[in-house]
Amino acid sequence: MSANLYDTLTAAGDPAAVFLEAPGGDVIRYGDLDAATGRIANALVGRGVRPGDRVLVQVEKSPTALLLYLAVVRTGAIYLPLNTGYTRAEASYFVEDAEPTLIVCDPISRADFNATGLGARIETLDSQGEGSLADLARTQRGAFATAPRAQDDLAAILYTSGTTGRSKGAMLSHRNLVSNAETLADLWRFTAADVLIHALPIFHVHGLFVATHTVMIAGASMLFRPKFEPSDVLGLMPRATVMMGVPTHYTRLLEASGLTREATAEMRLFVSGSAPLQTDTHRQFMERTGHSILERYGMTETGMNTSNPYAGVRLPGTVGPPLPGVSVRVTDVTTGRQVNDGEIGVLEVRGDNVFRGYWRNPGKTAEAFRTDGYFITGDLGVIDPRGYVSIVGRGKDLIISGGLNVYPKEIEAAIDGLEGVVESAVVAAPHPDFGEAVVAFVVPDAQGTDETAIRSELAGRLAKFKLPKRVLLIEALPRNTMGKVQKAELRARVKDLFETG
Ligand code: MLC
Ligand code: AMP
Repeated sequence: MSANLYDTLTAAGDPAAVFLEAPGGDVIRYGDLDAATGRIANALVGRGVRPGDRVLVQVEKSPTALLLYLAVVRTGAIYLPLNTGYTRAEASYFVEDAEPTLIVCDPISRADFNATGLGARIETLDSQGEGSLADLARTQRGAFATAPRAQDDLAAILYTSGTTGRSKGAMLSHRNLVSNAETLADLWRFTAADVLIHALPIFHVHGLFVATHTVMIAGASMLFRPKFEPSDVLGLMPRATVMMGVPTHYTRLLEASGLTREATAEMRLFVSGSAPLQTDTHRQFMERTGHSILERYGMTETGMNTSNPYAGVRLPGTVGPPLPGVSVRVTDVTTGRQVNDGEIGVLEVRGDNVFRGYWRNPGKTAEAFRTDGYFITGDLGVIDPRGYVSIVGRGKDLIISGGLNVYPKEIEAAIDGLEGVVESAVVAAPHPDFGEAVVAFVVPDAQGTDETAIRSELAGRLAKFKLPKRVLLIEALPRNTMGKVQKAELRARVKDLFETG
């Protein structure tokens, strides 16, 4: 039997039930899905897409963009979404590395992708779901035989930034995605009566898989929004039952006066993840609404690993016990040996959710796994006697800003290449809105430079979310006797840079 993810995702939906409602009120019903995705799948195949090929997609969020994802899965090809904020230089790396057969991009970036000159075909799709791909799909038949796939065949590649070197493509199989979807829908008690507020981007695990798959597997519905807007989301709550968001979404909701018990009375579940949720945010949300936010923990490479319980105690500051079918252990940072319960170490995970390795990178794949199959997350954690996991830090040098990952090394390399710069060090500073903000310390040379010059130079090279919110000039970077930059000292200097309260 075929293990194509599409078949599992669409098995439960009542044909008459709403799958997705767009902002204007237009709906796509479960019964429309086969023909709508079938037309796009036929268009893709007509453009040369075959099972195992990569289809690289950098388009604004729209219902058609989501249908495109499902259509790619149906063809047996591998879906490769890119953050729409990536610059041309950033995007061209992914094209080179993934060698897609087809690129689907916004009409305005067609010329940029053409300039990469790597021979991939290009079709377009804009924020309204219009473009050459939509035009082509309209001419196609709706009937399409979903390509049979084996459990371990790849359904998607999602790139994660690397602590060293360039981004790595995490290879996710049909099994990975189905197993996580089934587990989460069950654990979080999704039913066909649920209505999810979907205001996350669909180029990451959270919005693309966690939110969309749990809805589909239960035959539930979603209110699909192009982006997160607190007043819009609040206005939807009387018609919704579940919301999934990053901590910034919750802190922004708390700033809205409309967040009350009454406004959230129809909601049964608020889920947070992708970055640490402050216990204070959890407490304030509880006070204002009576809802205890359910925090869970995951990664691009693994999908979701742990979750606070639906029915049991949701402990603020923890990410809950491992999901059913997922094993989590804690090992010593230096020896790799399992530590005793209650001791801090690196979190390692194993289960059907764990990815198949990094695309064309056997070296990095080997480094990321233990011989017994556990994946080394790079997150530091501890497991309490009840089995609840807490994330206490990161073994990897990583900043999470508004739920998006930024690797200091990448920003430092970009800054060090600028005129007037001797060297730089990039750290996270606590930020009331984004949780963590990117801050750069820069040592200028004799020629000199300043904050404005550095920020504007970087703007063309790096996606906006990676740009330092502040650039601070410094005479010399603090170093220890071994010559290593003392990032802890730099972090201490900026700990109050953005805090208002
Ligand atoms: C936008 N900006 C950011 C930013 N998002 N800067 C730092 N960090 C971010 N995350 C920039 C904008 O470009 C703008 O720059 C300025 O900050 C203010 O923008 P804004 O209007 O406040 O931003 P907005 O468009 O509202 O976006 C903020 C956000 C968004 C929090 C809604 O970033 C978001 O949707 N984040 C969720 C990301 C996500 O889905 N993560 C899941 C990854 S999966 P300027 O210069 O124009 O002023 C994963 C696994 C797991 O991690 O466990 O889930
Ligand atoms: P990504 O590589 O974008 O998938 O980001 C995954 C990283 O986000 C994890 O390795 C964690 O560091 C972090 N993360 C995800 N969920 C949580 C959470 N609930 N609490 C703390 N960190 C989290």
